[in-house]
Amino acid sequence: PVTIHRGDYRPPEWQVPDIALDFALGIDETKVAAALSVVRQADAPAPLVLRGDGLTPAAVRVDGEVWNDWHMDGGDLIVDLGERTAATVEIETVINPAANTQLMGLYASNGMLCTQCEAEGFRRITFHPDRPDVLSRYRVRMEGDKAAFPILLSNGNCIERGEEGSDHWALWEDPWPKPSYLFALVAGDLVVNKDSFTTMSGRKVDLGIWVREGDLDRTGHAMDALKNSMKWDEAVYGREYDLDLFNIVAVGDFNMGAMENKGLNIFNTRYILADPDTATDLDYDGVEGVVAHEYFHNWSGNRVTCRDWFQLSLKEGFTVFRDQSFSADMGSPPVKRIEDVRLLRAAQFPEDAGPLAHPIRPDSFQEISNFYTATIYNKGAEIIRMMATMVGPERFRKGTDLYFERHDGEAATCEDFVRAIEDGADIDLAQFRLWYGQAGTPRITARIGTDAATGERTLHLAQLVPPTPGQPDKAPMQIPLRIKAFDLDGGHGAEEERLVLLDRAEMAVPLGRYRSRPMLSINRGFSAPVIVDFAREEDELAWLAAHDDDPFARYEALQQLMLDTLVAAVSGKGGGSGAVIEAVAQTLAGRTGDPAFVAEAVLLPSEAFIGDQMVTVDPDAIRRERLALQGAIGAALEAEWRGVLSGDAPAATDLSRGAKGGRRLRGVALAYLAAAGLDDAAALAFRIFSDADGMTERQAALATLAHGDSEERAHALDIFYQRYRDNPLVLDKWFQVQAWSLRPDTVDAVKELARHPDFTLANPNRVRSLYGALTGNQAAFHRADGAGYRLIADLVIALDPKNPQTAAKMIPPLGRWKRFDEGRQALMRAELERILAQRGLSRDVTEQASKSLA
Ligand code: B3K
Ligand code: ZN
Repeated sequence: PVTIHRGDYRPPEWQVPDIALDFALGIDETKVAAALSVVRQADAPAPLVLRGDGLTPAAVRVDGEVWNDWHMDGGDLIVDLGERTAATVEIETVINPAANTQLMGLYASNGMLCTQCEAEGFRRITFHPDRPDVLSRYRVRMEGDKAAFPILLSNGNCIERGEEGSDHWALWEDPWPKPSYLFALVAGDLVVNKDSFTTMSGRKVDLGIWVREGDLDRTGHAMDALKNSMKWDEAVYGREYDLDLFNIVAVGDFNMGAMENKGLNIFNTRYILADPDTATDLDYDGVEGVVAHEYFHNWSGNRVTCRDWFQLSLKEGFTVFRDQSFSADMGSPPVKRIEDVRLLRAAQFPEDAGPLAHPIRPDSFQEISNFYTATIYNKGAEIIRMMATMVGPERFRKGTDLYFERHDGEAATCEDFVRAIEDGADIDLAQFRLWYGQAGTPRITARIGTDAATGERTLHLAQLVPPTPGQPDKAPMQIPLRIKAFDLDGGHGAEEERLVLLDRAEMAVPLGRYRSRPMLSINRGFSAPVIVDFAREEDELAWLAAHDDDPFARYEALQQLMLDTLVAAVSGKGGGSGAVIEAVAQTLAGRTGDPAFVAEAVLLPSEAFIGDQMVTVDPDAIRRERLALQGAIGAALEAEWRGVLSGDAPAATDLSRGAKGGRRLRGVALAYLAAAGLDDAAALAFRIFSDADGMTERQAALATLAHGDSEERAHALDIFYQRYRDNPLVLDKWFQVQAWSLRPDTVDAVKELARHPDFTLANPNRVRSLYGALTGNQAAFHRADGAGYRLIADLVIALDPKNPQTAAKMIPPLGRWKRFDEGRQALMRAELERILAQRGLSRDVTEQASKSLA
């Protein structure tokens, strides 16, 4: 495989200011006629390199003449244009959307045609430079059978349409120059939820959400989210929408969440369809967040795009930060922050600590699809957030205004963004830039020192950025830490929070004079994406969990207390669960304020996160001790949990913050009661399952039952299956709860479920709901005999020929072998080697598997 290096970037030798595409649509044969107007940028003659993947060129013409001065280089078409500085190049290609199982380029899903071009899918439709710094105005004509494709959509505005016998056609024009990865086309039998939005300058924009017949009444939440996003981006970033039309299409077969194509977003149905009977509150939040994310890309991604794919975090990190801020404003800011940090720790920290670690601006890659990672997206968002924290909201806005103004219509770099923030917000980010280039999660050690004579306290901080592949030595970074020291003796008075910029390997921060050791709250709000090692006694953590005025810090303190207890228990130094139980009880007592926050705070850390604290992960001991602590909390606070569950659940149609929080806490209460092994737990869960008037309660009860081994379990799974067997998104949940199960036989169950008639490798959501859930189930995936590893490797091998992108996503869990005992290490490595020994392996899987072995 060829490695591409960031340092090798050269500007394009040819630009393509205009492109006309003509599609003759068919499910198993679509003809594409492309006309590219090309303009030479290089001083000297240079061949026109048009990338292609699986295409054969037909009828190549230059300025209207049949042209023979071309040759193929691998899949690419090289056209020799001699001394020309400009030309019109016409090429025809024929593609088979029905055979496109990769779901990249133009493909068929449930009888409809749709596209996915980011990052390099456009070259599977027609020959093109297919790099993001080549921007064109698109004119797209498509023609097809009226009955098969009653709806014809592309980017921009529809300027003409007509009929010809059983066919009809439409002509779309997008006035905004865009890179090829933002091209989109949809043709199919769709119905629409129409609405409109009036922008801040008074323009009316027509909005449409297109879905299959029967799904229309599940699009209301997505439409609300879209309108709220449009309004929010005007209010918070001053960004207005720039076309008269904004369409969204939902597709059942999709490799990721959604795609921000200009004026025609294409979505995984999972992030559009929601109603109380089929979607949980978390699903609702997912719809809101992804609709917002794709909409926000219109500015952070489309109007200002990326120069090359090494700059991916320019649009993704910034856009994730924007969608996180939006969701926080729509709901509960502390709960949203907790969820985002939990995701970062679950997905990004392990990536940063393993063989696939890469900076948010990578230096090289083999297959760009492998770099749509938690690092690029979520760590990228944290880096934007740190800049916003350091300068405050008003100056940050000045910086982003300058960024949009300077680079509108351009393909920009991460460096352009940083410079715009420096200039607009008036801050020196010279050292901060290291965050773009250095991988690895910084580790900070904190210690409070005391001058016995004066009572003066000092916070001693030290940072270490760990080595990562290709980066053995790191320089100290600039790390903004929000801290606050509480004085319990009253001598010092209330302290103000302050922002410490840790920018050296070691630093001493004077705290002031305290009679007794102050309670220190550090990295409040998770102001920096770092690991803080700070030894604190149980009573300190308990005090902070109860009294810190930053809700995130309260959450952190309780989590730390739980982690300390669990890690001690796993390593056989258990001191008992009393302190945790008391702190949970305290937190629970305040549940009427913000039940969603309380629900988050009293959840035990995940098995994986407990493992991350250990030198060698012991999945079985972690499972055992975590269940034991959960059971102990369940039993000790039985009355409280029952209290949470007494009374009626909020109506499923009530999506207010209070109602959602109430349901979340009820789910947690049920899980604690079940973990306590109470006699009536299964019956209680079954009753909640049966009485539920919506999916949040129903799924929570089903998931709880799925861990156990009661009659009610089988019964509930059967009822659920019969009721929802025709709804793919809900059926995904049925597979998922079984793969999440804490039962010892889960690997065997997953193996069995893979043979279920409703299981298919053709649908990425279904693959993730079964196998993705398994890799997230630590003790199951890491079963000591290697059965979990074998199952995942078998999946990768079977899926790679069909859908390499989705197959490659399953490999990173196997790459974490260094963290496990020798037996598991050998088994994991053997599976990676078995994958690599396959012939004809994709570039995607080859890169991930070989890097994972290193
Ligand atoms: N930009 C797309 C991701 C495309 C991934 C291609 N492998 C979705 C998003 O981040 O909004
Ligand atoms: Zn994105």
